[in-house]
Amino acid sequence: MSETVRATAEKIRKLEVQGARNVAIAAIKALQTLSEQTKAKNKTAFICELKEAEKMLFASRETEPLMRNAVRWIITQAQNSSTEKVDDLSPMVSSNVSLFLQNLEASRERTAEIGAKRIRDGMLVFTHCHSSTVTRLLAKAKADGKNFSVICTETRPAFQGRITAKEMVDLDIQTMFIVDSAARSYMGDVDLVMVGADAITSEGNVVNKIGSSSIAVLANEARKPFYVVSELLKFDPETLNGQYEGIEQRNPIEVWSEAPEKLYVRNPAFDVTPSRYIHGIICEEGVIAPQSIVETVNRSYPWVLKPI
Ligand code: RUB
Repeated sequence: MSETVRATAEKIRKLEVQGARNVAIAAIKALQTLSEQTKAKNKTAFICELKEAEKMLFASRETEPLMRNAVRWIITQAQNSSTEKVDDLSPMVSSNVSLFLQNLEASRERTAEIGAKRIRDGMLVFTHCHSSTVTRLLAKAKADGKNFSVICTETRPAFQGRITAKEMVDLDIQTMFIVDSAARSYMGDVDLVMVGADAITSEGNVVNKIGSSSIAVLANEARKPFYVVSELLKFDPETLNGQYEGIEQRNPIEVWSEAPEKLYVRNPAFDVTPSRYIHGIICEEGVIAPQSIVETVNRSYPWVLKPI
């Protein structure tokens, strides 16, 4: 097994690489390194190496369809190629990884451009956890000259909200930092909520950092729009076949490292926000209704819906 793949999977598992996008990028870059270093003698052996890497990467975090879609696309291109030579397949994997990364970057830029238009001068934008897609959008709004402020949660138990807060301060965006349980106390002052996504299901439900669904309910109660900012490739095609999106359960030690022995501590990483709480999904194709996710994915990435 490639050492790079093993090390990448470990970094993802430990949250040293966090956020769906960064996870997917790290995973496919590991495939790129694997293909550049492969000693496989024939196509069968090469595909076998890629498949083993896929298994290890998929096991690193359960709720990451962007990683799964990206890895599957790259491996399928190699499998379906007419060439049998590893000398041709290996650069092909490498260039497909680069192509995928370019497209992902273009999607995020387009998403940021579209979403930044929703932010007006004087607004207070609420966010949760750390989504590189949301922070890119906020950076774009700032670069467009919008004068707005941000409120962000610390995001227990791993405190990813601190990453968001630091990025906002570095961008010179006025930012307020609160504990997760203070969300309701401030929702009345907020103009809109923007969170990222780890997975989007065929019903338009969104899986994101634990606490997102409570924030959506609070936004609904306060009649504030709740937006999800996400690349379309976070859609999970398996949900169309009836599969539930798995919710990763993390080590309880992250919640309380010195908890009494008999205490039952649970640590789900994500929760599901039902589509009825989502005002819109801001993606590379525009601001779409969550219910139109399958049709939009089919238009832009028909291969995602094809059985593997
Ligand atoms: C991160 C999280 C983010 C999404 C989207 O959770 O829930 O909102 O992954 O991020 P964790 P991005 O820190 O457990 O990975 O927009 O960067 O893909």
